[in-house]
Amino acid sequence: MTKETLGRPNTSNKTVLKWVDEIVKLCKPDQVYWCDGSKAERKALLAEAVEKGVLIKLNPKKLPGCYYHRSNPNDVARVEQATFICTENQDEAGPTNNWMAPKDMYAKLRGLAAGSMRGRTLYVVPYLMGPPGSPLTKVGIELTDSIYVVLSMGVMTRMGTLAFEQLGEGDGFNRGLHCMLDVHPDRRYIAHFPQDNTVISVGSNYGGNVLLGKKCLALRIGSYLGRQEGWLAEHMLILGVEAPNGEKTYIAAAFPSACGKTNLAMMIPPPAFKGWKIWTIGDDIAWMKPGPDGRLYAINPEAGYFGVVPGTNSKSNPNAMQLISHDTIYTNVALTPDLDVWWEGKDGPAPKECLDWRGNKWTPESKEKAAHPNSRFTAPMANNPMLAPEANDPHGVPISAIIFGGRRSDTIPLVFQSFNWVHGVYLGATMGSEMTAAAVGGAGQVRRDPMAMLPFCGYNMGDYFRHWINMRKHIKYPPRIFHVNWFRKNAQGHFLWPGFGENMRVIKWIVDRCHGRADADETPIGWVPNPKSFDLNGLPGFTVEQFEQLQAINEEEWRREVLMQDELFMKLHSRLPKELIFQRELLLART
Ligand code: OXD
Ligand code: MN
Repeated sequence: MTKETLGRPNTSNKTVLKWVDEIVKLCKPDQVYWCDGSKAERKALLAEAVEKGVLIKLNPKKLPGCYYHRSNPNDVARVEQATFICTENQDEAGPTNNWMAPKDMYAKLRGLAAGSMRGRTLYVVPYLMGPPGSPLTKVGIELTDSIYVVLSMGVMTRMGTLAFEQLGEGDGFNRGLHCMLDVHPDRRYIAHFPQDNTVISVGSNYGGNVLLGKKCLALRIGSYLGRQEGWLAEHMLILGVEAPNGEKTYIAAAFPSACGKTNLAMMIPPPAFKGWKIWTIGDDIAWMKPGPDGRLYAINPEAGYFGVVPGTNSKSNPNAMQLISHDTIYTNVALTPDLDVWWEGKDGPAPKECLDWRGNKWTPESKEKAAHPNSRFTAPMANNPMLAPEANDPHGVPISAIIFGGRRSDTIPLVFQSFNWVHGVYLGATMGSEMTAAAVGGAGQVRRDPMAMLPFCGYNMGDYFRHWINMRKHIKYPPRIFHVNWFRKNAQGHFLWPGFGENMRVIKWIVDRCHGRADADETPIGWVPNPKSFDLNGLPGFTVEQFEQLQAINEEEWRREVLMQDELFMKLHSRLPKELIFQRELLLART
């Protein structure tokens, strides 16, 4: 940051200037810095973050352009219990969200924010969610006192003056305020005011709580706007499948946090699939809108990946290993004496000694993990070797298939296809998954996570299901809907499916179904592949019996499943679309 740019707005938008002025008066920062998003600015901010001890520059020979960050140990994941949807009445937020009246939440947060930036800099971070010029793209402005947030927003979004250019003199932007305060869990709130297109996050510096373009705008506020404006904001990756003859098919897939969305979006097909390619459009969020040709078009509103590090290696995600070998911010992994990084599940042996994510000495004998299970990389999508050129296309890509999936040790087969759109919505609405480290608490328990949106839906989940059902009327050629589960285990607790690159076999069946090329058998739960239509070639040692075990539908387990689904349906009963109740009845009738 240079003296000349300090305090100098790079917009003349009166609404923006007035709002920034109000926040400056409230938070009382020593100085205000307006980000322009230039390379020179990034260089200067990185140097400043290193000087202040916020980042450590990693070994430039091993990890050029990479930096290391440690968060406060009390602040390592999203806090769903501190995340609020502040609509005028509680019913609009629904029973799956925490709620507080906007007036009360504003008063509480203004109290906490007042004077909180004394001695600090307030950064004005203008950004775009979506490619410039796309009808789906939204403008956000985040005011933050965290240089780590500024640097991360510079990776995760199209950040800088271009956002002010897209906004012009209008007032259609998301107002985001982030105050770190003393990073104490008692003073941690992530509050959304959908009716005001506003987010206020205080008391945290963890990405999912504070990079306000991501979960807050792109999903919670986005889903609210999507219902009003006739589109869908979803917790989905987007990938392009290229067949050897050049045919491209686009798929969107919803999985709960830390269930392998990034790995699937960057997958390399196995050797038996010569000539097939997977291209990444997005790894976490999809905005989808019907196009003039009657198909559903999707964009990835983000410009970078905020991925889970542990378990990333040259088998699970070789493209990610290349992606994060340069220009990456690592948060809460382990730091080796030669300024390299390490994590559980990385290729090669563990270092003899290093500092763990808390900064304590760690050796392979230590009981604690060296990297936090939710440690993250922040890397620009431009560095993904398989980034689809369409990722920057303002029109988006036409989606042929939507996949829902969870982490389930039992009951759920590797893959099945819904009978139609409403049945597909039912599959998404009843999704269950074993919880992971991406959110605080409960890891391992199965919880219902409809469309992987439980923590991200900005309004009543029953209305959200209704919106999904209604969307069918606006999509002449709807995507086919599938359900997958890579995580089914046998009685001995071993995974039944090899996963990773071999998931290409499932993707190929899905692509072939979309193009009317693959056979399927009808079962009570949906259409399933048979060993003739599912490609098992070049998977040595994997037998047809194993495939059948993987696809087995166990009546007992399904009865239990339907009962478990009821819990969520009962919670949402006042706004649950009747179509979903009928789907449940039909399922019972078929089993
Ligand atoms: C994420 C999450 O960081 O879902 O993407 O928690
Ligand atoms: Mn996510």
